[in-house]
Amino acid sequence: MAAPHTGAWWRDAVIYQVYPRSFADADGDGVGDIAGIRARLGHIRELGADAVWISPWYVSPMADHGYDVADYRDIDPLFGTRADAEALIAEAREAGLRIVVDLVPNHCSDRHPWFRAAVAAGPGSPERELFHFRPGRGEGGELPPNDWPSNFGGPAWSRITEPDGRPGEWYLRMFAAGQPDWNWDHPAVREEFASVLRFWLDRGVAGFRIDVADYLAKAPGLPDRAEYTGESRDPWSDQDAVHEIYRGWRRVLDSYDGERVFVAELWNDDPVRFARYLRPDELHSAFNFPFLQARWDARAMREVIDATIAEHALVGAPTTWVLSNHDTTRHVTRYGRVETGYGFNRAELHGTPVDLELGTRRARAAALLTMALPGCVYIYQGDELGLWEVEDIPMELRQDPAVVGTGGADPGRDGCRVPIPWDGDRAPYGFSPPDADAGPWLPQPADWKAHTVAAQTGDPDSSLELYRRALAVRRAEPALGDGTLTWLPAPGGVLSFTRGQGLVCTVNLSGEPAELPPHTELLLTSGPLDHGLLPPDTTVWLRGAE
Ligand code: TEU
Repeated sequence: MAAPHTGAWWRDAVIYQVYPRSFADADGDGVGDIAGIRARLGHIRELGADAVWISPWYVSPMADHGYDVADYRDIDPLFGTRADAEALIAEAREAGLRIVVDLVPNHCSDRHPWFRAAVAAGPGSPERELFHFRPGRGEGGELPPNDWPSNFGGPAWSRITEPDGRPGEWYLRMFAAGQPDWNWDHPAVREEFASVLRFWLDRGVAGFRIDVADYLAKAPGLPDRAEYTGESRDPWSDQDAVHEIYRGWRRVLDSYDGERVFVAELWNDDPVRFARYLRPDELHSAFNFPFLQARWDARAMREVIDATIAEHALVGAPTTWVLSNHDTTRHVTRYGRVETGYGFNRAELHGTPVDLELGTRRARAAALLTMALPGCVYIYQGDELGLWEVEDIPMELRQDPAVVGTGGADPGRDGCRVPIPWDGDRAPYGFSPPDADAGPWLPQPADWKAHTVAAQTGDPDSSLELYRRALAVRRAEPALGDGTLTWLPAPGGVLSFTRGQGLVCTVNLSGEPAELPPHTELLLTSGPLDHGLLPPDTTVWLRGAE
């Protein structure tokens, strides 16, 4: 199938993820904010990104750090004001950066006025129909209405106290108790979100990252998982009805000038079902989590790359490559362990030995691999600094609801959300101003001095300079970005492919140094060569010989 939208920026953009809480704190309260992002936009521009995806900045009680939204049209005072957001969008545009905002349509916050009205209105009211309220099972309704589990541990239901003071109905919440799921069968919910899309499009955003994009529609009747026999894996996700929602959204987006993008967060390992979200009248792109989860192993990597390209080709959508985000263990740490795959097995792997030097070498090699593959690349703030997962945050300082919901069995995601080190030789490393009232909301490691943006700038061996050079080459080389890939013969454990007119990328995932393929020019390596050979865990970009 011919690729639709050939040449559209989102087919091969480099998109930098900002997690606002942890990026830069301008007002000194220990939490990042929009003024901080504005002050540090230069960093993202100099890195060479095309767009910035900003994790939720909306009004929120922060039960899940902003993924619990109480007002989709306004900014939380912790982060600033709507005027700050508008100023950021305008300044980014001037700097050549597009802003992609995070949309959380599966659930809101229990402080959202519509949810509060639903609780106040009582059972059977039209207000309750906007959510999934049900009586409990058991004699006194004391048991959850079905067997669905929350992503944060325990049942996916919370029981409310009715306005008359009695224990009452339960509401569905696939994540924290403070995140009630919307009822997407209700036309008012659909209208509201179309209006929210327009609200931000009118303010000049270039697109939306869609949180848990496969969860919106639920199996009719909310059947027990144990009884469920539908085509999708689970009754709470990947229902056929979700596609109609996205076709509607696409019409809204397409009614605006310019090329704008939807990127779906969906964890779905069935290639055909995954591709359905990316049909030409639905969403443009989705994160490639199977790649993020793959082991650092030549065969596993090649399989996932081939499968990715094949599944996206089914619908003509661009592939995307992502190594880390605000939910996953940072890849320096993952690749520094014996078990290099990622299957949300945080509890199992947390605290197991990590060889940071090895992880860093592989992370650098992986960065050059992702930037050479066809399609879009996502960079999570701090990837470019070679940051690792901070695993020794004391239990009492952890804030992720996944920790609380599982009684600490899940170590949670705080370790990848530690505030970014900008400069200086001790915490807060320029994250907050020197006269800040409060320390960073999560403690930063004592040994991040060499990892600040300032310390790495100008050091040719630093991760930051590697990222900057690689993105500059990627921008200058027409062969990189959108297009096709051709595998080259390579020894066992080595991956080698060409892009377009003779640009070669070779990754050595074996334990032995490897010969370089024939070439006329060495463009970039992720680490030094060894007597002309490519050492283990190293990637090279070459201009291939004819
Ligand atoms: O994540 C969705 C999701 O299913 C997982 O990544 C989730 O974080 C994990 O199962 C928890 O252990 C998205 C957001 O990226 C995440 O930050 C939010 O917490 C979640 O949705 C709820 O909005």
